[in-house]
Amino acid sequence: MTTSATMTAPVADELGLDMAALRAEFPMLHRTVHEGQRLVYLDNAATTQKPAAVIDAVADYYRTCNANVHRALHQVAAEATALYEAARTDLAGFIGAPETECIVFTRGTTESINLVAHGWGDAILKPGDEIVLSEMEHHSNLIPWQLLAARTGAQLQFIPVLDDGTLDLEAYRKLLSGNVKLVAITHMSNLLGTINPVREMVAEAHRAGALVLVDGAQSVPHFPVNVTDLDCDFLAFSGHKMLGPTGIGVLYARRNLLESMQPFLGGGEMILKVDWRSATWAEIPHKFEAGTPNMAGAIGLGAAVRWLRQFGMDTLHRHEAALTQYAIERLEEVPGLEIFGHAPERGGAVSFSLDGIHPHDVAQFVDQQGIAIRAGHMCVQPLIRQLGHAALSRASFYLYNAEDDVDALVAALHKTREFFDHADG
Ligand code: 7TS
Repeated sequence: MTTSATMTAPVADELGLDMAALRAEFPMLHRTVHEGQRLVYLDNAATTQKPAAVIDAVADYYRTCNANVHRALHQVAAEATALYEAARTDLAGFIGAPETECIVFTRGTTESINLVAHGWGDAILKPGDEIVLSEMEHHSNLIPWQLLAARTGAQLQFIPVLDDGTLDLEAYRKLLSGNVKLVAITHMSNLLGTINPVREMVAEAHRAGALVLVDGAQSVPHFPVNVTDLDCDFLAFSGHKMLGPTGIGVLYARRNLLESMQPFLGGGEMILKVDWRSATWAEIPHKFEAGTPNMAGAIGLGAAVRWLRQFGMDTLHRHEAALTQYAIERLEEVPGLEIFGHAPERGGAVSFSLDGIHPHDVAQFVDQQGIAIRAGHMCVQPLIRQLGHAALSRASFYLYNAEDDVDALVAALHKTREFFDHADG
C-alpha cells in the first residue's frame, strides 16, 4: 500500500494546501455517521459540501439585509440589490465573461439548458435541422433536446464514445457536415470523468456554422473555465456543485444571442411595458429572471466563488488530478474491480463495478463504514446500458478530499469483497 502512496501522494503539501485547516472550514466534514465514524464524503459530483463562508453569507443576508431586489426604493432593498448584482459580477469574472449582463441566474444547469432549448431553439429550429450531442451526456443535456426535437421536427445526432472513454472526434467532424444548428456537449463526463477538448470542438462547430452549448456542471467547479478562451456560445453550470447553495446556477450566453432569444418564463421584473394583450421585455439579463429570484442563493454562490479564488482553480485542478491518479492506482488493487473511463484528460469522477456485487450493495456496504459514494445510473442511462451495465458505483472528489479518503474507500471495498465472497462461498 505504501508503494503507491509514496508514488503519488504528496500533492496537497506540494501545492501548499493545509488539508486540516481547509477541512476545518466545512462543518459537514466534522459530523459523524453510523455511530461515531468520520464522514468520508466522496459524492461531490452529485453535490459538494459548503464552507462556513458560504453558510455565513446566506445567513448574514437573511439576518441583515433581506429584501426583494430591483423593485423597492428603501435602503435594505438597495443593499440586497447591490449584493445580488455584485454576485453576478463575481460570476462573470470567474468564467471570464466579457460582460456582466451575459450572466443569467437560473436554478442550475438543468434550468439553464431548458432556457436555451425554449428561448433559442423554439424560434430557430426547423424540421431537418440537426442538434449534435455526445453519448456521454447527462439526462439534463439530453431530455431538453429530445423535447425540443419533438416540438420542432429537428433531429438528434450523437458523437460516439470510444472504448477509452474519449469522444470519436472523426465521427464528430463527419456529423458537422450535416445541417447542424447546435452542438451541445459536456465539458466533463460525470460518469467517465473524461474532459472533452471543448475549445477545438467549438472552433470546428463554428466553421460548420453551428452554435455550441457547453454543459459545465462538472467543469466550472473543478478547473479554470474561461468562456472567452473557449469561444462557446452558451455555458451552463450549477452553484451547488461548487460549494454554493442549491437552487442557484448560471447560464452564460453571448450578448447578441441573449438579446435575440425569447423569454422562457414570463412574470414580474422581466418586463419593460405591459398592456392587456402584449408586453415588451426588460434588458438582459433581467428578461430571463422572471419573478423574485433566489437572492440568498446568488449571494451564497458569489461567496463560494470568492472562497475558491483564494486557492485558485489551477491549484484545485492539480490537487484533484493527482488524487484521481492515486485513487485509480489504489482502486485497481481491489480484486474484480473495473474502472470505466481511461481518457488521458480526466477529472475526479471515478466510476467502477465490483465483479458479482450489485453497485447498490457496494454503496450500502461502504456507507456502513462512513463512506458516501454514489451508485445507480448516474443520469446517463443510455451510456451505462451501452457499457453493458444497469448501474455502477462512483467516487468523486473535491478540494477537501485527500489520500486518507481514498485509503478509507479502498479498505472498505476490500472488506466488501471479502464479505460477499464469503457470503457466496
Ligand atoms: N450535467 C452534468 C454533466 C451533471 O453531472 C449534472 C448533475 C447535471 C448536468 C445537472 O445538474 P443540476 O444541478 O441541474 O441537477 N450530475 C449529478 C450527478 O452526477 N449525480 O447527481 C447529479
